Amino acid sequence: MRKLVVIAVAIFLVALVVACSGAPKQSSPQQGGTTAKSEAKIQLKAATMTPMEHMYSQGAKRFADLIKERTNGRIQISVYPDGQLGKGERELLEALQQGIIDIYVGSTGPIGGFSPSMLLVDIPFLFRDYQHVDKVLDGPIGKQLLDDLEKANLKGLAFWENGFRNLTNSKRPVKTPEDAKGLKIRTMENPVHLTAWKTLGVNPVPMPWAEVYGALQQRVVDGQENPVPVILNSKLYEVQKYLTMTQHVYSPAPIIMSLKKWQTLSKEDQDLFIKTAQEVAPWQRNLGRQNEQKMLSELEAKGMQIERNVDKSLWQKAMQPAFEEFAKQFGKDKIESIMNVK
Ligand code: EAX
Repeated sequence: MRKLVVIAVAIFLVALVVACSGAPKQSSPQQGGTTAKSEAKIQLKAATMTPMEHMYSQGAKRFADLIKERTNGRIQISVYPDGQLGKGERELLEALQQGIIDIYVGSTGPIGGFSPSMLLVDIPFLFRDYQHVDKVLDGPIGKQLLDDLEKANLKGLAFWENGFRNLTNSKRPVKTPEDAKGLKIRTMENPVHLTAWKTLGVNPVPMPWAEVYGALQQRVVDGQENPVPVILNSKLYEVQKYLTMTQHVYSPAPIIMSLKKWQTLSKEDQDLFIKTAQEVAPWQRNLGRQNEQKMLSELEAKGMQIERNVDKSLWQKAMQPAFEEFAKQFGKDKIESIMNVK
């Protein structure tokens, strides 16, 4: 009997020694155990107004893939194309300000209503060509335009591209501004565009993007203006017969984040977002630039009649009076600071 007691005491003492030796416990989160601090997953929503195959959504997808890869899946961005989260870009930007959506890729069209300095880039014939565009938007002027967005609770990450805008209509072939007189043309909700088209003698009808296809189909408006990739990917060839390569405005497409959401990211993640957005920019811009001729052939095959030989100086002259108004509004020096970038 005595022997049994001795053995029981010995076992108890050994167990006591082991328990106090700090041998690893099975920790559980609520006890804040010894496991490394778990890195919480971040889920973000990115929204565009164009189909998945369009360069806004393609750029957003590439950005999302790179961020997921570079954070080992910790940050996941879902892309919602085609206006799934809002009927137009103005509505998406409002949702971005409120933190309802996290990332926007779209034109600068309505941005002037949130950050007035952005109206500058929508001035007709401001940009000479793509090289000029890249020099301005990837330089100090572009950076200032993105920084200005913070006053509107928006965080501009980089300038991506919509492209040079062209006129389409369902009524008649258009080569000169004279041919366009009297047409009802849908424009973006942007005062610079409205002024420019009014000056030309066109009846501009501002409208959110989601309503445009239906308005063209029911002949509520005769035409609209957008870059070739939008015309093709949004199937405007189904409701527009004539395309005139006016290239009257270069339309940037910044990738923008909700400032609220941006401020929840670590400095390291913020730097990664900026670096990745800037890295995607040339790739995304080239989706339109390198495929425009191919897309034009596709539009012709779909039945569009394309006027390629447009005398742009006639269109620029016809919009000149608007230019004077913009110079008063923005300051001639501001406009010249962009036009003079070599
Ligand atoms: O999806 O509203 C417009 O015309 C803009 O170019 C928009 O980005 C097209």
